[in-house]
Amino acid sequence: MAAPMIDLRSDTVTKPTPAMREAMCSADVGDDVYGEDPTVNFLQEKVAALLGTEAALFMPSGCASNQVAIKSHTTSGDEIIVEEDAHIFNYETAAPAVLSSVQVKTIRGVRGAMSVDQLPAAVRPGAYYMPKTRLIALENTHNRAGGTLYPIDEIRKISAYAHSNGILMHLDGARLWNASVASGIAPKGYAQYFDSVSVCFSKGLGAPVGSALCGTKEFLTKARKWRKVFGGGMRQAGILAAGAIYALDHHIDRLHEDHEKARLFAERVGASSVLDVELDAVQTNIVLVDVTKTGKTPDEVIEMLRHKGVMVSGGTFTTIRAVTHLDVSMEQIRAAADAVIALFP
Ligand code: TLP
Repeated sequence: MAAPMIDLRSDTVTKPTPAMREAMCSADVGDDVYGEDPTVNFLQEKVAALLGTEAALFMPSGCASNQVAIKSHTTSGDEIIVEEDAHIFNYETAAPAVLSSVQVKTIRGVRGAMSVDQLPAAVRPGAYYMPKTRLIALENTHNRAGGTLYPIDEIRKISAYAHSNGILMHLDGARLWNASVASGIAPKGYAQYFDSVSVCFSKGLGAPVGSALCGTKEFLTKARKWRKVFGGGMRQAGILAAGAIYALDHHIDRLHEDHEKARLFAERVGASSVLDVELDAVQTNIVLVDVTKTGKTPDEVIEMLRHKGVMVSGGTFTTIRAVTHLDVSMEQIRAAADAVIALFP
């Protein structure tokens, strides 16, 4: 029998463990549109406590969470600022334009991080004929930059600058748990600088579905309305929330293992004479591998690897992306790296 595929396309591919399924199976549920699902309510309180925010709202996905945040913070014709490789700008199907009628201005950062010095030239002066800069959204860890950490000092400075100019701050923290484990900074240490934070349970934490949007009660009252408008009002969602609770209790501390796997993969693959890995940029569970010197496109390399039993995804225009997670073992990571090296010595 052929060996099973080693799936490094994303940490979103993880499946709930038997113990997580057990917790989901026995969850107490109610109708969450009435606010009556006890498991959802418990999860929301738990996440708010972890992030140090007044409240939290369970969301069906990371995209829903980011987009409900944008909708709740802005009015049509506003402008939002994101780094040019941001998930919100690249992978959310132009949703800020579609759902919120806002314009997105991008700033080119370094490893996914814009700096406060770039803001004075980007923030609009406030003339009536210009869009109003209403929101700055940062991403931590930064997906398209390869799972990089956002320096906390820079976040603090950007937040101070934004708030002193009447601009709100949102954090796409789909992988904030990874950032926290890698940096040693608690999630609330990051969250304190933002007006809203989105976190995901369905990436490195291994839950099947779900995210949470965190902020003040006033903000989340608005967000609850927009969640319903966007079709995200869920009923007996406690079954899903139970998976998220299990993930928070059991799958945060182990994230360092995924980071070690990513480092091992990066070091082994980086030994190839035609593949380039920026080892300094491998800070959590994502590895970007530049394939330019192979003379092949990322898509061609992805296809070649698939034939060797290794699944990876596209990173940027010149890179492939491997993401480590709880469903791949260290042995599989070694085997995957060996397969890559065998193709591209
Ligand atoms: N990212 C996915 C793809 O969409 C690229 C992945 O495989 O990494 N913010 C960030 C930073 C993300 O990486 C993602 C998912 C999301 C938001 C959206 O989350 P979902 O898929 O739950 O809507």
